[in-house]
Amino acid sequence: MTATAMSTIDTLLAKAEDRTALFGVVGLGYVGLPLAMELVRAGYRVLGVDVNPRVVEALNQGRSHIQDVPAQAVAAAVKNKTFTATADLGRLREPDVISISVPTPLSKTKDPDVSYVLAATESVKRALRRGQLVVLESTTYPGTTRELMLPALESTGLKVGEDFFLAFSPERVDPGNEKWNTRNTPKVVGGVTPNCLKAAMALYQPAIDRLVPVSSPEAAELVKILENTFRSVNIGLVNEMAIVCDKLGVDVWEVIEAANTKPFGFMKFTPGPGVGGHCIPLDPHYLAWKMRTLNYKTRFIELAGEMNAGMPEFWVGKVVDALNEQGKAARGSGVLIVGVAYKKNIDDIRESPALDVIRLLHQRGAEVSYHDPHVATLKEDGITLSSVPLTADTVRAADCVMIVTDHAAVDYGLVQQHARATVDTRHVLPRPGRGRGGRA
Ligand code: SAJ
Repeated sequence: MTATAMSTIDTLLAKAEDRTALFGVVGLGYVGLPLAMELVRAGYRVLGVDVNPRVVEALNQGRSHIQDVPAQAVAAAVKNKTFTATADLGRLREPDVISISVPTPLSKTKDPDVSYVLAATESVKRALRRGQLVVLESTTYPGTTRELMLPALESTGLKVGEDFFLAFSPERVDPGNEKWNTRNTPKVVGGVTPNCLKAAMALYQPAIDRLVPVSSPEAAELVKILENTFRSVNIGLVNEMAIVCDKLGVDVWEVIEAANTKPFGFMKFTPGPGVGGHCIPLDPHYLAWKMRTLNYKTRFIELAGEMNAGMPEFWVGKVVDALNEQGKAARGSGVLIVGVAYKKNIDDIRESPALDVIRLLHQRGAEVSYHDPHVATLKEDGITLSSVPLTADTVRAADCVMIVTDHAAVDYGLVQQHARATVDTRHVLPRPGRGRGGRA
């Protein structure tokens, strides 16, 4: 049977079956590059597309800028011509499949910034041809695929579900996670039409251990938002418990550890200095924004966001109290922050609560220094600092030491031994008579 005789969908399914489909991946960051390598491993040829020429050049030279992707994997794929990168968006007519993983940040007013998605859609639209499957993977509000991408792509005159296919499949990449990766993390897929779902499932199947079909792109978009809103709300709850316990003179960590002995119906979250990263502080606001356009206020989301955003202020208040106990004002006192990354054992400072803590301490006139084994310099939000060595001298020189990120590669015993005062937002300092951080 010739290709023309086969329906468009059958041609695509056949190309999945024999891996002759050329897979395009737009956005070669912490989501796109691992996906590209898994697709190569599954036997596809992959065309990586990124607007950053330096990223493209480095990849084509066999180098990797993503911690979870070894350079040798890139080099081998480039060498055997199963992967090539380009900044030429006009080449998007070549791939049979186009997976889009571009940033979806928030604007300063906490509104969704879908400009990267719109730009990628525009590029795909200009290159769109019969037979292509387009999949959006970036976390976004429910409706983005159908309301923003579909009209743009159908404006070419091609019909979704017949001439081209469109789906949403949320990325679930957790950078640095040793156990869960692109291949073994179940992948949710929602198609605009049944044929769109069928095509997306067939083309991802060789690279992903488990696919989870849902009935629409909106359902798939909401799955990711629910996952991360669930975390934000529960983190907000334990942060409120931290404030409650502080006012009652109860150890919130002891309460959480004991509650966590319940073998059912409880899931442990831990209080902290606030919520950072590129997912949890942002994703819930995508849904809140969408629901505001429908005159509905997502109260849990907004409250959790306020609760979490208020934690830097709460903990800086504890630093001020610790200085007061030494008869010192915040102004002119030296505060050493230990850990500025948004979570432990990584170097990512995006939305890190440490940035808010430093800003609040500066506002109070404190002299702030920091030590972070993973972050050599901090140049963000008008802050320009370099990590200082953690020694008995630097600890003793501070009027207060504040633990903000609980990196494993820090000697907390040294801090405990030499610090004049400590504020431990992560409960990692050794406690008298108990193990590190009072943890059993
Ligand atoms: N945090 C707390 N208390 C907690 C858990 C986290 O204060 O109990 C703080 C962290 O310190 C950090 C922020 O919240 O500042 C976010 O932490 P996170 O563990 O949620 O880590 P992220 O932002 O890297 O979230 C990612 C998400 N992955 C994807 O979106 C694909 C999230 O869905 C994952 O559950 C999470 O990784 C994970 O479990 O590692």
